[in-house]
Amino acid sequence: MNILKASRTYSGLLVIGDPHLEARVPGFRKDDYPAVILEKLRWAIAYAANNTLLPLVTGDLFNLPRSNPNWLLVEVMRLFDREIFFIYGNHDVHENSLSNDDSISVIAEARKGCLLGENAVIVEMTNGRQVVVGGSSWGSALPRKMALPFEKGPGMFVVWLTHHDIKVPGYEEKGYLRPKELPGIDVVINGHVHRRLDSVKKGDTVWLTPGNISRRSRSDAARSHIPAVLRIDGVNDGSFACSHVEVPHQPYDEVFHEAVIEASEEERSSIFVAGLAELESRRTQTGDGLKAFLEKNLDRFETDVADEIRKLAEKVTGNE
Ligand SMILES: [Mn+2]
Repeated sequence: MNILKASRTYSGLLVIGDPHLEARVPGFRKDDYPAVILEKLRWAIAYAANNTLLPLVTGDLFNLPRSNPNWLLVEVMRLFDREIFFIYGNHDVHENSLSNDDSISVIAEARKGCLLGENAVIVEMTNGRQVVVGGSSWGSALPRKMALPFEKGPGMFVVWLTHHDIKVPGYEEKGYLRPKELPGIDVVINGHVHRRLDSVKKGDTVWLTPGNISRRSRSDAARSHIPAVLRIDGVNDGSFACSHVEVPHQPYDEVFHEAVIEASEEERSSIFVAGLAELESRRTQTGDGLKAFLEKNLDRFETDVADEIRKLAEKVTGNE
């Protein structure tokens, strides 16, 4: 592991949760998502600069690992014109680990931002404290013991970024990694979970789930989720202050198409045609409208026919 030194002193850290940059409009969003999400990332990085905070990204910088147009990569390189550290998430990699064909490798190789994992960084704080930031990307093990190749000095505060299925209250269904004390690590900050959840303290390790800056799904979790970044300040003798800073965003109803109201069984034969008309009018770019439409209507076909239709839909929407 390379131990780097931050280029300047900072007064704290700014954690930017899973941006999921994408050139397409995802799911049932009806706004210009590609521009909106870039603007949120730009806002977050500018906020960090204005408040002398070191920006960190919790993974899933991109929504698709490889199919990103060059203009999107150029925009990211322009945004990453200052010191920024990140890990990669499951969406950033085509396989379970990073390869040269993944977009995030292009960013890291261009020295626009720095990938944590193989690197950790020592940050001198304006109050004289030292903060060490390391990270474990998607699929990489969390350190059980202090993984940095030096002794943790007195007053040194250690932050670890992760992108894992961590079982915290509110994420029991998919979480399997139970939070525990990680000796030497003061705070674990996990991306991957898109909603903000309460912190969990195990021994001397605090586990944080800040949630992401974008709202991608039309689920209830997205309806109540307030896009925000997490600010960590005032690190002192193992204690710290953390606060969520709202990222400017539009109201939920202006961002998402309204959900289709469920029809009764008698109305279902006519809804097929009505559904087609709606599908035609919305044309969600990632095919979520088509998927939702098919799921409502495929039960009228034999299983093998329905499976074939599903496969065909995945092929034409590029989600195979
Ligand atoms: Mn994510």
